[in-house]
Amino acid sequence: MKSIIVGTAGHIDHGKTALVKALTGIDADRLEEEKRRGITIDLGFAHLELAAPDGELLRLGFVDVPGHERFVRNMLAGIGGIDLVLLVIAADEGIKPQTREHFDILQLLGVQRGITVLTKADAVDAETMEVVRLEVEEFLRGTFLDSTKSSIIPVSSLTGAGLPELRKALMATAAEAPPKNSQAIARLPIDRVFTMKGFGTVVTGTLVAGTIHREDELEVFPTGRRVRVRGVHVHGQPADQTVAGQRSALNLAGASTEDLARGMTLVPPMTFQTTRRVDVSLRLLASAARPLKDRARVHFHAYSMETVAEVGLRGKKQLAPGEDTFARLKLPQAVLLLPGDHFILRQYSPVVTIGGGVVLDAAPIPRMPEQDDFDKVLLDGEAAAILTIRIKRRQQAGISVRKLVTETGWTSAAIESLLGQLERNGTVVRAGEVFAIAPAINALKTNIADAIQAFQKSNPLVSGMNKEELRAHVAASPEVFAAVAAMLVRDRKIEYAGDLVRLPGYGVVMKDEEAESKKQIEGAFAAAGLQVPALREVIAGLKIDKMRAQKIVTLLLRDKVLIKVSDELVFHRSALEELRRQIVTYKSKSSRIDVATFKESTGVSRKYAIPLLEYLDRERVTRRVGDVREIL
Ligand SMILES: Nc1nc2c(ncn2[C@@H]2O[C@H](COP(=O)(O)OP(=O)(O)O)[C@@H](O)[C@H]2O)c(=O)[nH]1
Ligand SMILES: [Mg+2]
Repeated sequence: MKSIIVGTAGHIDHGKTALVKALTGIDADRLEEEKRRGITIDLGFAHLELAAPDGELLRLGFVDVPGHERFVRNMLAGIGGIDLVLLVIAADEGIKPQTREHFDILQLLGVQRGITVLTKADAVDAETMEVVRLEVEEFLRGTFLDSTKSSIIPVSSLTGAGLPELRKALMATAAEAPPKNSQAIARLPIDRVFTMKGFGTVVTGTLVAGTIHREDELEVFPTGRRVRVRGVHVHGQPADQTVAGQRSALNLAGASTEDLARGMTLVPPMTFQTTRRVDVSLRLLASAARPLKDRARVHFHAYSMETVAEVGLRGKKQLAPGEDTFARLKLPQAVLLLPGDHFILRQYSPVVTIGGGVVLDAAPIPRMPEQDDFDKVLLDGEAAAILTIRIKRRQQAGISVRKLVTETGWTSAAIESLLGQLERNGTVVRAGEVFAIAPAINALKTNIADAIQAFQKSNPLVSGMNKEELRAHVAASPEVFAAVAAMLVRDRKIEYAGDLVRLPGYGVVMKDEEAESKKQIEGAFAAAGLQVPALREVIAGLKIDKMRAQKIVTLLLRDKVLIKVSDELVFHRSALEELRRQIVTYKSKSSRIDVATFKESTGVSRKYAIPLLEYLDRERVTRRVGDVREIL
């Protein structure tokens, strides 16, 4: 059975409550004070079951709102969950201030359907009724209640005239209204809390999404308290479950009336997060008396919740009446809001409705670049596009399905099916439990490979880069890093060696033995000075095989620790530096030196003297002139 919520709207004393009673037989003015004073103060509720023309049964839940300007906040607590509205205008009074204010609110909330009811038809003559109808048609022109697409019906709740027409129109409109999604994640904004003899704590509200069963465990937002559903009542009847679009009463275990209040929300446990920052698209009413200034404080209403908010206008000092903007709202207390939630803003003082809009993101990232482009997609984009940019903004950190559920309010099934598409078309990549945008993963792959390459180049004798160091270097979450590294291992771009990561087959694989050999080689040459041993001899004395020893020598030569003077002769850098100093000192005695003197002063044999002098020539320390060297 389809369930639709019908709200009333309109100025005080225009006959809203009387109309609901005429339609349902239920007096929605339930409070003693309301009955005594004859005015609606708080929300009232009624229900009706009707058969649609095609025989389908429709269950209508009515939310009757107060029309008094002092009780607009109560009106707001009930109007957020409605599917269609009865805009009530008394034929003997016509359009009055709360007709306008309520209608502004309906438009800001994005209500799509309704019927305009000209009440008290019995109190005016036909001519007056015609004048009022013209006035109302003019007022509604171009709106969702434009008379070309929605009915304007004169009714007398007193005589019953017009009620059959109204019922018919109500049926047709309700049949057209799309049902709320009972497969979505359950959300019940609480609008009443009371105790009932024999039951204990009871809350009521319009179930705006999902299904709640008896015995379900729920979490109270924003307090986080856990409660159990002991009983469910729908339209006054006990039930096993309630589905989206129904006025629902829940008998709760685990909370007393002090723990609960209007404005709190019941949701499945561990699903959502509260927020104090929301990114929104907002509109200032054309009828607003003055521009909305950046940083202005306003009253904020969404579903049954109300708080104050500071408006941070995007890139503007002020917003003119009739204009739209993106904005970030700062809230003094943590609340539960989800993308797509509509809200109303009222001026701080005096309290009048000035605007409203829709929540785009309740998990905003401070100072995110391209925030405008992001918000545009959130405002108008398709689900896949929205998911893509929500993943994209997490860059290389990625985001899990669970977090995406929290951010969007969509079910994990819906998100996973979209992710499947995005994975298949190459937009996103799964990295373990998280999803990241393909270019972010590719960039990360490149960054990891580059980082290892650079590391191994500057640390040729270390066998790899520490995994954690590498992860910190590329700024990836542990999960994404592990997944991407695994991809690179699969592609043979990197390999693991314990806690180290390295390029496969690149550079020297330094084991302890090799590090030891490297020290030995370097040490042997450093100690030898100019009386260097033959390289062959040094290598022969090592524990490691010739091939690996040759590699170590190559690395020492590349790093200029050892210097090749001739094909057979290798010296330690320090020995050659010492030789240069000697030659420079000798220059104070003579500007020339011959081979014999060189041999004598350095103590090397002729076999070494010639290659060393030729090396010094090459280094432009000396220059050969005939049989002698000129010291430069
Ligand atoms: N003559 C006449 N009086 C009506 C009609 N509907 C409501 N009233 C009276 O108008 C007053 C206000 O009605 P009520 O339903 O409380 O208005 P609300 O403030 O919009 O809920 C009450 O005294 C009603 O009896 C109607 O169709 N004809
Ligand atoms: Mg009333």
